[in-house]
Amino acid sequence: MFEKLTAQPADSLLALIKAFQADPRGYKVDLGVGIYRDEQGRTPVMRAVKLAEKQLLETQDSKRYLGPEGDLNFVNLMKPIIFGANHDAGNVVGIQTPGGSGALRLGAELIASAAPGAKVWLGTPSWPNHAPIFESARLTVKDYRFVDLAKQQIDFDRVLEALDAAQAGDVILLHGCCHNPTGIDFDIDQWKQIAAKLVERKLLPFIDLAYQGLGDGLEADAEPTRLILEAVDEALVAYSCDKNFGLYRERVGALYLVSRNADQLKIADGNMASLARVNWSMPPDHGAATVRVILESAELTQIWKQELVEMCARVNGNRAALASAHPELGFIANQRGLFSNLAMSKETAVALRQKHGIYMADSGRMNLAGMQPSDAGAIVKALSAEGTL
Ligand code: PLP
Ligand code: TYF
Repeated sequence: MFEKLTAQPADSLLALIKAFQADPRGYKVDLGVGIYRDEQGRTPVMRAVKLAEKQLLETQDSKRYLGPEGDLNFVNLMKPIIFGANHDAGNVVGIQTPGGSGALRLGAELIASAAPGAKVWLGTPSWPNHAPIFESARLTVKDYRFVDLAKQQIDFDRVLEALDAAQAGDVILLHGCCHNPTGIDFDIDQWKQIAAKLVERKLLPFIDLAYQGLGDGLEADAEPTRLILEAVDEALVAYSCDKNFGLYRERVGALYLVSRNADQLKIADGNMASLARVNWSMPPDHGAATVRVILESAELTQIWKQELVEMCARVNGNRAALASAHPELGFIANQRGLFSNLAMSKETAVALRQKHGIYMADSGRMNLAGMQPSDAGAIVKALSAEGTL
């Protein structure tokens, strides 16, 4: 049977991790895969996480199964952080998932069950896994190019056009904050226009929130999500704790469903659990339990929030350093989250790696957390040498 399979390309973002490690040069800069790095270039286990893990090790007395919904205390403790301290708890249900990726997949499966013909509208460029996740759940993806990389600007007319072309019941995928790969988020006025269109056209928002706290802080980064949820009757939110708790390989996420109809929400909740069961049965516990222990403790929560503020400030400091290193890079300071995406060919991205040791994705996306302010000069020099500046 295996002879019927065709070779599949490796994930090019993940391949960059190995390529960087294998590079013997003394000076190299890793702007590849989207992980946070500190001043030493490390991705350390956060202090709050270490403390919570210690506590977990000492106090956890069983590893019995929890069920397909995972750790519901984790799921519930995240709700005020995402939806606000005063959110209507009766409107939201959630389930723990293996990372934000698991939440996207589960949401896609739920949509495919409820509305098999629904299309998913995806503004591009987007995270390269978005379209394949939806398509492998048998949904049709309609993409529209909404960011002009040469101008580093959103083409908002394109967004409105897409929302007008979508049919009632279609799904609109939205990055809640810190857009991956461009770092270009809608402004609040644009979010309001999107919210109004979603209501007018009876469209279903599916918000992907994978970087809360790494743009302008926890509260500010949740504002667009809350604005959308206030306007619409129904929504899905795929959440990842893997970046803002630094738990990447532990795979910590949750899928939340929001609805004003409590009876339907209950049934949808049961559907999520049964879809989880046929996908992964139950999510892995350790990372979610760690987040729960942090959020159950005022002291650990304080430590975590402080660390996140420092991480966010470092990323924005790197943005400022690179932006001020060349007049044509000024836009980088106005963008948010880990990424900015320069307009360049794959050949240029390869040349930056091979000739200059500057590693970024083939698309020209760079992870701003991967540099030090002192790297800005070398990055500008390499970009200039390759004709990008
Ligand atoms: N959504 C976006 C936009 C991402 O960048 C990522 C990154 O990994 C994810 C979802 C998935 O997150 P996780 O690693 O928790 O699966
Ligand atoms: O975009 C990124 O770099 C992160 C990490 O298959 C990532 O979201 C990249 C590729 C992938 C899973 C995670």
